[in-house]
Amino acid sequence: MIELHGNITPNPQKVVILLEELGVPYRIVGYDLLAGAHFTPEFARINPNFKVPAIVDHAPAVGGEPIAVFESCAILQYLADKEGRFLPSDPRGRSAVTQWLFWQAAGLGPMLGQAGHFLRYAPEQIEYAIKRYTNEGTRLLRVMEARLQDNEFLAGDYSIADIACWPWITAGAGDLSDFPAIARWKETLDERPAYARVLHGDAAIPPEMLKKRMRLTPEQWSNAFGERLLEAPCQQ
Ligand SMILES: N[C@@H](CCC(=O)N[C@@H](CS)C(=O)NCC(=O)O)C(=O)O
Repeated sequence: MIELHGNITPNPQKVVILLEELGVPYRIVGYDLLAGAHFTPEFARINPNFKVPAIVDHAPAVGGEPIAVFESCAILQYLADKEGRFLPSDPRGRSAVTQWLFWQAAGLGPMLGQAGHFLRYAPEQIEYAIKRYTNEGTRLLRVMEARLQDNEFLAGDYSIADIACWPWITAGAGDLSDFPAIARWKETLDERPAYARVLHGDAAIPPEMLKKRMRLTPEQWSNAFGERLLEAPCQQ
């Protein structure tokens, strides 16, 4: 049994999709992130970075104590290795997948995430920040578009690199009319049964979280971006 901490935001969705693809038993432990429900000593032992997702594998392949893993792409890699699927073992194929996986973790996710932050959550509209992150997000989408013009998937066969990108394309990229190859790729993935839970089920992002402007209470802002978030690691 895998315990997945986190549910309805893009990074946990990657793990939901892979677990659905693998068909391994799992259960979701959800948190109200804006209420700071994940700032607990128990969660710190699973993820010292206090973010979702994190998993606990209660039946590791190597036996022994449960293994806790944090960082969404590290979780994808751990589970793909454990089950021997969606991540090739030959060095050429494996490197192709990990290049696009790290590209997502270090580029696409953070840049679209920051663009979303300055557009949706920042109390003032700071033109320079919005431009900086939307430009970089657009550049990364152009990289992905060029790749998918000549390739059905990002790195050879369908892999954890495609799974890692899907939630950010779906929730963070906006209108795809300038990116027809990405739109075609997304349609192909949407049709896979493993995506039903994140598209229409209890792991779908609620529409209110995708509003153009989000207004948070001072307490929610502190939990998400302010003092409470900064203090969490000091309480370990
Ligand atoms: N690099 C991390 C990012 C995780 C992340 O930022 N998660 C967000 C939700 S998608 C979160 O936990 N936000 C709540 C918080 O920052 O307290 C990963 O890929 O796992």
